Amino acid sequence: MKTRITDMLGIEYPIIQGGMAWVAEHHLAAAVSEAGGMGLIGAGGAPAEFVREQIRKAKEMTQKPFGVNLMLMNPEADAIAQVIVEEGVKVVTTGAGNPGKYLAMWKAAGVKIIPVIASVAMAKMMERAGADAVVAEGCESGGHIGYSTTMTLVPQVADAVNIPVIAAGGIADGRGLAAAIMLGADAVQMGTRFIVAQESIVHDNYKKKVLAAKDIDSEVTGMSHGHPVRQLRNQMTREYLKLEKGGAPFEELEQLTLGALRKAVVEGDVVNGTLMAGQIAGLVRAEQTCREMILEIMGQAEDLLGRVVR
Ligand code: TUI
Repeated sequence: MKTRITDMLGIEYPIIQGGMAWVAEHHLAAAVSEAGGMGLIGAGGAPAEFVREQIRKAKEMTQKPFGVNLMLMNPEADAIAQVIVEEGVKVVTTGAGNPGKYLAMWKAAGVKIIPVIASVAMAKMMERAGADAVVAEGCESGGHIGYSTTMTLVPQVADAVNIPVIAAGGIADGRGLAAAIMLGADAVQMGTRFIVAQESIVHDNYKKKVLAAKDIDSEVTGMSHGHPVRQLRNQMTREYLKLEKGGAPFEELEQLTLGALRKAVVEGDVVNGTLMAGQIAGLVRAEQTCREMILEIMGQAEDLLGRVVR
């Protein structure tokens, strides 16, 4: 399946792996790229030099292109933006903010720039600023989200911009990919399914929670403070939501989640940790290699689309 995104990124399949903080490290990114998709290293809140090491390790594992996701709330975002250029990374996605101040630098270095956006206005702003594509991420996604669903966001963004659109949020199989193409997307980005990949270093306890999750097992915390984060329900979300409903200040709630994603991913603390995952977790049923996942998804989607070539 060739699309504007497979052409632009030089990849075989229109499947991009989400740049998930802590989860998307070099093993996962290299495995997805090796399988013909686009792997991403998620910088999350990591220091710039750690991100540089991750990039170098991924280069040792694959000759194929891979990218880096810059989470814009990272205090070292400026330095990471520089590392991306210095290490010759070919693709950058950004999340949780406006990457405007880095665009000129990345463009000059020939990096393909793909901001993750959650609204039509932001998509148009990014196109005007010179982005090569956008990821339109619906609120079915895990992690930090916006307010529109994928079903409503993707076609509205596709109508509003001329650059390619990558659909994200609630997509984990070939039906989701086929649907995204029908909505006007040129590719999909998936996170939740790749959490449970064999090559993913995520703690087994976390993977088991994703594999066992049902459709209604995620919660959105932080809505009242304008920082909505989707994650699987556990003791931590129950406590958080109780405090949030009682009007607790943002600082107090933040204390509860400080380091909690690391706790879940690295230590396997599924009680107090943050188990970021999307609403599609209920569909994710098996730990497979990235190659098995991608080939299965492509088989389903091509079947459904009757081998449509855009
Ligand atoms: O960034 C994400 N998802 C994330 S980042 C993350 S790390 C984190 N950990 C704990 C608490 C909060 C974050 C986990 N998941 N997705 C991309 C995304 N970007 N979703 C929504 C946005 C977004 C939001 C506002 C993009 C632009 C934006 O614009 C704000 C502005 O400056 O206008």
